Amino acid sequence: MDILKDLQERGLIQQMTDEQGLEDHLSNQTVTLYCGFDPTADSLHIGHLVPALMLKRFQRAGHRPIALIGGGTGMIGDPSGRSTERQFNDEQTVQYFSDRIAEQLARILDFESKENGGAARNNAEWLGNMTLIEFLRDTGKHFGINYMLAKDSVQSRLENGISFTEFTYMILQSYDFLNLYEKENCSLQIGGSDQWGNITAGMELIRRTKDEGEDAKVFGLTVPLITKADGTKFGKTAGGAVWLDPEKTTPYEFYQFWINTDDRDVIKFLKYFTFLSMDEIAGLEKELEIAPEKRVPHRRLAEEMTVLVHNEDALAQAKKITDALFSGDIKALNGSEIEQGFKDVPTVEFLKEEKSIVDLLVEAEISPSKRQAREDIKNGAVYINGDRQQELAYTIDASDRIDDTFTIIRRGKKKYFLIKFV
Ligand code: 545
Repeated sequence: MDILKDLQERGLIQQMTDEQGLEDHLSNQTVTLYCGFDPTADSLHIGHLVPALMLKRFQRAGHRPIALIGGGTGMIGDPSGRSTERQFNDEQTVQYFSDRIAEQLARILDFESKENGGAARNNAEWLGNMTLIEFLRDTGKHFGINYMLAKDSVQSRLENGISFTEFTYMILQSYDFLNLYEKENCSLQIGGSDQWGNITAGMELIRRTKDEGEDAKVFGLTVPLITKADGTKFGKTAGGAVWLDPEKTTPYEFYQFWINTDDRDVIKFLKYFTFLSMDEIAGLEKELEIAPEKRVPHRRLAEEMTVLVHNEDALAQAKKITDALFSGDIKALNGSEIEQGFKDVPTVEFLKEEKSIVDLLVEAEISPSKRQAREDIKNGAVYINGDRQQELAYTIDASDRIDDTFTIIRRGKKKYFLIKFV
């Protein structure tokens, strides 16, 4: 399979250096490539998926990916794509973030198999022990100030200001490329389009320092920024970023995010994020044209992504929650599914004691007064775990507790409340 052709068809290539050269280079041999991730948070989010999956695409095509964790560069901070100086994280935090990110990348990529299993590296390994004198003599000397000033990452910061520390960042990333080129025979660096300046700076350093000079076989490739048809920022929901960590974004929320993709974006996202063939995606595009209300491509996208980032069980659970919420069959869910499905609804904690329905509605602030509570019940507007309850004297007890912990109250058509018994 021709990897570059596949990437091009999917719209996954923003920029690349020497297209013909790279094409030849990739067709002759197993190529080692890398992408770096600075530990600036405790989790990747879906915006980071495109470059991470890009490594996987190369791996599937027989090449060897290296996921580089920026344990060193994460102590400095990349100015690329940022309008203001970064706040430092302390070493412990960076270490903790590094471990989390490395775990996530290890689940997406295969670091196990011998052939082209790929590897995880951490640049703290070589940047952490370098002396200042060594850095300035061996590496800094090859960077002209004019060259550095011309980079977008610096240009865009001249007005707001940039510290010497962040100004120097591109040299560190360049050193990484050189180091991986020497030690791992790594000849291709990929990243988002914000990384173009850093990637080309690394190629430049390799050409200036190695005997091969201009003949050095090194390449760079960037993936596009993801845009949405409605012009809003990709990957954000009302609740913030969509994280890969299931503790931060539950698999159900993750699944729902993809299900809710705009019709105008869904085919593009199938190309960007999934490994479905272009033929299969074309088939899904047909289905979207014929019966858009069925949302077949959306469902397929959500399924593929949930299994890719989480697993089959998480997908089954997400679907079960979706179905139960749609049909109102709350009792089909267990405690953990209730927690996922009702994460964003108002939640009130009560002790595990019997309570009259009227008292509960008032104390949980579901109804504003006892009088209103009685009205609501009589009118048939109150549902307990999906069942309408019109008995004013009804008592909520252990039999209403799912997994002995949760009771779902619905008032009216779709106002849900979660009662947690502790
Ligand atoms: C460090 C050392 C290297 C090569 C690269 C780096 C990192 C690079 C950078 N990349 C971004 C990043 O975001 C935080 C991720 C973890 C929370 O800053 N200088 O580290 C993003 N990158 C993926 C894509 C990106 C980029 O990890 O390249 O464009 C986002 O899509 O912003 O030797």
